[in-house]
Amino acid sequence: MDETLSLSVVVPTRNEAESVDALVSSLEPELAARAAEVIFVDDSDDETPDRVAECSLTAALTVRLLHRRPEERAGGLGGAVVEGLRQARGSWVCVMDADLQHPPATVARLLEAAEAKDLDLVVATRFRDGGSDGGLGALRRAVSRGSAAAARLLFPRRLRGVSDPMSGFFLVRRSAVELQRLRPNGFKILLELIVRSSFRAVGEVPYAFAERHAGESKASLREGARFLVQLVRLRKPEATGRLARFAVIGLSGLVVNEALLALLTERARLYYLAAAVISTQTAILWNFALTERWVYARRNCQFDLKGRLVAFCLVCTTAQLLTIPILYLLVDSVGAPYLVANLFAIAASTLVRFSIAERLIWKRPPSVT
Ligand SMILES: Nc1nc2c(ncn2[C@@H]2O[C@H](COP(=O)(O)OP(=O)(O)OP(=O)(O)O)[C@@H](O)[C@H]2O)c(=O)[nH]1
Ligand SMILES: [Mg+2]
Repeated sequence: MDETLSLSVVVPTRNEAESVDALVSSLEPELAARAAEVIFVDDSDDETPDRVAECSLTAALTVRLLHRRPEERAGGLGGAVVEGLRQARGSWVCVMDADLQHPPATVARLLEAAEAKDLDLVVATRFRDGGSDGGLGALRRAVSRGSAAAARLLFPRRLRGVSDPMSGFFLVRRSAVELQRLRPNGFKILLELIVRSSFRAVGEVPYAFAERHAGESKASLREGARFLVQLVRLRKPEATGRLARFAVIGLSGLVVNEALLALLTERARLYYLAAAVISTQTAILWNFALTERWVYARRNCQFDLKGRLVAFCLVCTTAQLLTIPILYLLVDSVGAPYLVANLFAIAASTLVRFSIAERLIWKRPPSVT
């Protein structure tokens, strides 16, 4: 391993052929005075690897390409970053996007801050004075702020002093990362790093998030779902399987609800609002029975069956009400399409119902010591 390098810049790429050249050219003057390398960890199906290979021949910097074949792309973006960290030869590793939303000039500032204050991690933040998230639309901004708030709620101690835990732009001391502890899953690799490492000192440097240089966004609803699973996995690893079963039961309840509503309205000729009340209540009972049998079958609970049933009905009804203001906020204030907003609202209400199920309804009796 070449320990003389001071910095490795790790750039995860997926179909960014039009940005590679521009990124390397902008990094060159910034890193000229440093012994630095740029590592592209690439999961592309376009000509990105060809562009990187061309750059490696002409650039003034050392440019390396780690191309992952389709069957090697575990963990998506996060998996790519971990692979980059594993292969990096610099004592510092800066992770940044390829699309120039992360200004190359900020890389040197991150490094200066890390060296001056002897930090293990420096996060480039959009949310401190001098920073901005101007490149984001209203919906993305709301999702970004909402997920940062959720993460802060779950990890208040670890995220103290980190205003932008969703940032994809940061610099880390390579020796402070415990690679074998990481379980990357999608976009939010910084949160994974912070929660699973023991960084001594963490700092932040503000920057202005720019517009995408070229190509298409890879952010998606799937990434949103991955983030929710990641939160549970980080906070309560043993609950991930239960959450998955809980969510599947919720979906099956939706089917029961719709089918019964159609049946009662069309066949039994019931007024549709009366039919809706009956089908909603039946779906809640269905969900309860399945949750009892499939999620908490072997659990010794503090409350008896009747208590659990009453609490579950109450929580479900309240959670259903909760989706309305979330829906309103996302559609009216943020301008999200109502069908997308509804999915977010349902996901949020499922998480709330699950955490109440875990902590209260199917709570274990207090242990006697
Ligand atoms: N290796 C790898 N890189 C990825 C993957 N998904 C996204 N990336 C890269 O990660 C970086 C961030 O992805 P973006 O699509 O820019 O995500 P974003 O910045 O949140 O979204 P936009 O604001 O729309 O650009 C980019 O350099 C992508 O090419 C992946 O599955 N594997
Ligand atoms: Mg981007």
